Amino acid sequence: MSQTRSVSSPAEAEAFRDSILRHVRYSLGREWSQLTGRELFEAVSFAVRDRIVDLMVETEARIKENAGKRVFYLSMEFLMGRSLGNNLHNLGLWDVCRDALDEMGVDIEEIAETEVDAALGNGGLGRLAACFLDSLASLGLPGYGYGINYEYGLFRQELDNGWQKEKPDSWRALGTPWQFERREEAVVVPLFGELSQMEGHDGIENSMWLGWDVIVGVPHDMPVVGYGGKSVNTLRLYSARATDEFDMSIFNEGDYVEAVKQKMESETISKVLYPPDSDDKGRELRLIQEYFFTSCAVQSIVRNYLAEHGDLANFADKIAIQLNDTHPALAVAELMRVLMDEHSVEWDEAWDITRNTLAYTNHTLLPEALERWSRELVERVLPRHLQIIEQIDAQFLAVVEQRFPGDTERKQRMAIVNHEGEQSEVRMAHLAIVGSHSVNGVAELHSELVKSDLVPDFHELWPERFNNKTNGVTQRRWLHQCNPGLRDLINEAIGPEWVTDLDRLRELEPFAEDAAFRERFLDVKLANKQRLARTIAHDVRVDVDPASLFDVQAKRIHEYKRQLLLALYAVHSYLRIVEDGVPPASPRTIIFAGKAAPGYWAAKQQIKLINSIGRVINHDPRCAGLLKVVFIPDYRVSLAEQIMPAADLSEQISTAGMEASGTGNMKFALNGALTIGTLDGANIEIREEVGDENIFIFGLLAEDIARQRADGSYNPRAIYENNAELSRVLDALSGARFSPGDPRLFHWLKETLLDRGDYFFNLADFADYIATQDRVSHEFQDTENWSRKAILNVARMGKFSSDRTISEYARDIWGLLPSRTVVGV
Ligand code: 26V
Repeated sequence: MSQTRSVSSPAEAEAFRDSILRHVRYSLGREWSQLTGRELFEAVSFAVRDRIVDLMVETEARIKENAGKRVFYLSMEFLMGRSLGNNLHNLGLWDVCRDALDEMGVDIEEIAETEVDAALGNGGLGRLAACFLDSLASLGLPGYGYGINYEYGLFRQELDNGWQKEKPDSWRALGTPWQFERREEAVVVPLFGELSQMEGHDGIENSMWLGWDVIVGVPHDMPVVGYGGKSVNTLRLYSARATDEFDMSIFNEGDYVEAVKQKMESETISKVLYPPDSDDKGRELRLIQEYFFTSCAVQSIVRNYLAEHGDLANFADKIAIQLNDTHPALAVAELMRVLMDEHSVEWDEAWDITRNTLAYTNHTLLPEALERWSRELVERVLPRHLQIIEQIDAQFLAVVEQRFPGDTERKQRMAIVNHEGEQSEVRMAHLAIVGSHSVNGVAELHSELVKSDLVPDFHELWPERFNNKTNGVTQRRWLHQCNPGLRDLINEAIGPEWVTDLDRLRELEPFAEDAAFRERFLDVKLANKQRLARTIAHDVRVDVDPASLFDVQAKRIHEYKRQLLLALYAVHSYLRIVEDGVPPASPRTIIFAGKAAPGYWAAKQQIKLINSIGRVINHDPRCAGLLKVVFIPDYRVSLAEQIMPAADLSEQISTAGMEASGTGNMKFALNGALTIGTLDGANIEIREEVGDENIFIFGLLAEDIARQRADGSYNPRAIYENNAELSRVLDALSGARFSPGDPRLFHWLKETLLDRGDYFFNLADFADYIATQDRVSHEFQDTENWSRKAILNVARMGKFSSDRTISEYARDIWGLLPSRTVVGV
């Protein structure tokens, strides 16, 4: 296989080398001969950063001059991963840097791999935010991310005898070259205290929020380099600090230890990213985190707007704020507070500004993931905000009353503050919907279900407010950067325009019929599989065959995502081999990766189950060359960058109606994996694009499941009793076969599936899933046919670029034109 290796100009490489050496000496105070790998990473990053800073300053100047609308993306999570390689690729400097380092005897890949991932997110929602930032910058749009500068990102996952163990992720322990601390732009965030009624100078009774404590939010700006280096936007992450005054008042009372304790408590606010454990109630710190970053963002946006425009009259024409789920929904009350209490805007005008500025994206229908905070807690932490929320609620319920007179039940269903239960609660989704001009879901099916199932009353009241924005992923990281073999092959065939216009991949379609191209495509896939096999040998200590079918499920572990279904298939294949003497049509390597929330018992049991199954299968000589099952620990962005290019089969098998969109499904297909999946989330739209014959769809529809849930007709035990293959699998798993030494270990399996009703319909879909997997095995044997389909998958992924998604948000929600159109470039 001839791999193209472009070469940079010697002068450029030399200038780059000089810059690196200057940083080694003057930024790090080191000599070349003493340098550690980490220090070399820093020196290279500083050299890259110098270029970025110039572009960042230019971008901000251009935005000011255009005086157009700016968009602010508020998100509790930004799953950025590594920056060095991404910045080099987007700047077009990868080859220059590689050649410069080559000359110095250093391998750029090795340096890039020393960078610790910025794992400031849990999964899909956080990685989507990161892809959106890449697209905003690459489209030249003035978009800013706002979030929290967690000291500890998502936990590192280790395996201990097959059980998940969580380790802290102190990702900035050695500092990071990618943040600029801006102490002079710190904001003061008030909380606690109480309200008291005061008569103003106009004689009107007004409530004043008094006696609050304060936390200081210090921004740390991370550059976001757009592709081609034309725009560099920023991601602004806040660290929580105590104020000096705050410390001093207690200090002066003589209680030094108390002063230090309070300082530490203030700083815990940005300490750690919360994993999504189901019980969100009673977690005061999480509420304070949400308020902290939302307040920092709102205050910073208003302050900068006023500095530029002088008054707030046209605020909503120049500012759009997108709420990434309900985590920043307090922005509704905070923007009202800042406008009224700090800038004397009247209620009605403040309300117009707020509603016209804010828009809300929903990312899940799971009831346990919908945020509700106890009214008491909100009142204690944010008394002024609760007062504002209750006033919004009263006005809103008056609108409902006008439209549906006398419909008390409807008002109870729709109220922002729910007084029905044991304790009153604030429903954050209702607050977000009432305070926004747009509400969107993240795939067509999901957006329909938001309207019909999640908040039908709101849809009836304001149908025009609801819309869909199907998710996308950035092809810069998820193909151009992570899969250089395929990138070069595509470039050779159709040129590089797809990097900024993913629809251009369509031009690959004819190459699916070109035998020589198919062969090279398979060579690239094989090389990617060999690389992943080396990682597996290193991290899992299992040898896998790169020629086997790589069948991959990589995502958070959750019951609705049904890792269990693939585990059942693995056991089924095993029993076919060892009990029936029937090998699979294609040898297969089943690969799992993903983290379970630390408090999610069922998910952690599944990790143990998968590892136990793997231990038996991988050591059984009868399976040699036929079947392996591995669990790769510590799934994270940089591992995903190795996994996606190496997959043959992408498992997207959630219970229909439960996965809002999925974005891994898009990354796998973009890298030439075929999907086996249910008609759920964006899988439906992927099928529309690639065609029925190029995807393996199975299972019940969302409407079937909804109906069976409603009428109670689902009977998993009957399915178990009538399907011999299924009962054999479940019986094998509940004996000691996969749990030597502890035969009761997996008893929970039959309990959840048979006694407790199999809430996620695993057994309902089992037979169809097995039959579909058999088709997969047969089709994989025919490499010509398989590679043709894989190429067509790549060619038809154009829709799933986050560039398309962001252009739709810009056009439909933000009312924002690409700046290139504005300035006519
Ligand atoms: C939250 C929680 C909290 C309680 C325990 C269980 C649980 C499970 C899931 C979540 C999800 C939080 C929101 C989220 O990450 N949604 C994901 O957003 C992606 C980007 O839109 C989308 O592709 C995924 O389908 C969706 O699950």
